[in-house]
Amino acid sequence: MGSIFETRKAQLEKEWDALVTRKNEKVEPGNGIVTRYKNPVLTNAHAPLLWRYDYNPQTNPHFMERIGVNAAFNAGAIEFDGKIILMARVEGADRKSFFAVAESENGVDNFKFWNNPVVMPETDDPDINVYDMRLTKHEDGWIYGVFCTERKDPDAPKGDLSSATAQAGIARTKDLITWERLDDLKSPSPQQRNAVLHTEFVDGKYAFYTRPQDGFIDAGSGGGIGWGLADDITHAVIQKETIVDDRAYHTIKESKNGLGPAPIKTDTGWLQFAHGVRGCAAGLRYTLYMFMTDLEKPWVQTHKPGGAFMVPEDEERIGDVSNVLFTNGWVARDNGEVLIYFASSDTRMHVATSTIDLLVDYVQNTPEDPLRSAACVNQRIELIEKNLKFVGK
Ligand code: M1P
Repeated sequence: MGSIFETRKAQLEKEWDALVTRKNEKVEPGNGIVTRYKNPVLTNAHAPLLWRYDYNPQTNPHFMERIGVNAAFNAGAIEFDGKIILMARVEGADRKSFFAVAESENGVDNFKFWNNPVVMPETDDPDINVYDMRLTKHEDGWIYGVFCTERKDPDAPKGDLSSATAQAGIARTKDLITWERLDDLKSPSPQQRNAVLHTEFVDGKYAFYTRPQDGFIDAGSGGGIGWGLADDITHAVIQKETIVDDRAYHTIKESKNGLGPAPIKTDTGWLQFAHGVRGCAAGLRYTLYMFMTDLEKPWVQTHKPGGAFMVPEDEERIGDVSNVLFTNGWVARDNGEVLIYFASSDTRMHVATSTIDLLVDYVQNTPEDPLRSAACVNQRIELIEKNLKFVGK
């Protein structure tokens, strides 16, 4: 019989290996727009054992976990060197998040983390927590990571250890390993989360989607997905934010909303993917929705399908922050396929697949939210009446 160290190490390595080589399966028939997959693509258990265990039998005879990993979620995504890359938000047992790259050949299973987490340089004002990176392949040739950098609110009253300020951190890379940290985004908003860099220059400037917000959690008088231009990406300053997609009473984005990944360019407009938040007795409920903006004016909406595109289902409903779907990554492949990455309940990452054609059809042919129950009934009756002609009743 081997030592506890050897026995436990072998057992854990076997389980980890089975997890990261497990095949995923489509959940069919789905709704015809998007196909979910059975297994999450990343969880805390995907974190390599070398990140968590002390492999020295002298100092760790019980092969005990030394630095735990609590969750892997809210990942940016990109196709890079023919592989699908997730830039995951990995949260340690100590609640601090960091970024780590996981790679897969097909984008639906067998995601494995690279050997080391990302070493993200700090600014003169060190981040306390960093999370939710959006990756943008910009036409200037760099890959940008725009993420939330959180620090303790310097104006919080003594004893308030929760108030924080969120700002958009910006870094760039060519290889996803070495990062150049740039100045944090400056904007008119006191708080800034869910900022996303647009892929193309607009009027020769760098264009950002923003989320102006008064407080760390509450949108206050702010909220809505904003838009602003910056002359210089190394010291990005937005003077004026305009609202691309506002929040609205009695909708899925009543409390707040925020853009997900950088939009996908299609022949008829920019496909935009976002999260909307509403309050309920169980707390905040986060769902995902889409809209389209004009090709020449990406800040102008052209199509607004009503309601949610995806909501938490089954086990997705439960986790560290339950009732949450969140997205900050998707990949449009050359063959028209779209890999949609979303996290559930601030705990794990999932994939769903669709195509550009299907998503454009969804966005352009789903009726808008008519904002009143009676109008929703009329909308449905109109559909039923049209359908009756086809079913011969
Ligand atoms: O806990 C749910 C989400 O809350 C925040 O999103 P938002 O800025 O819209 O409130 C983020 O902290 C996000 O990471 C988290 O998933």
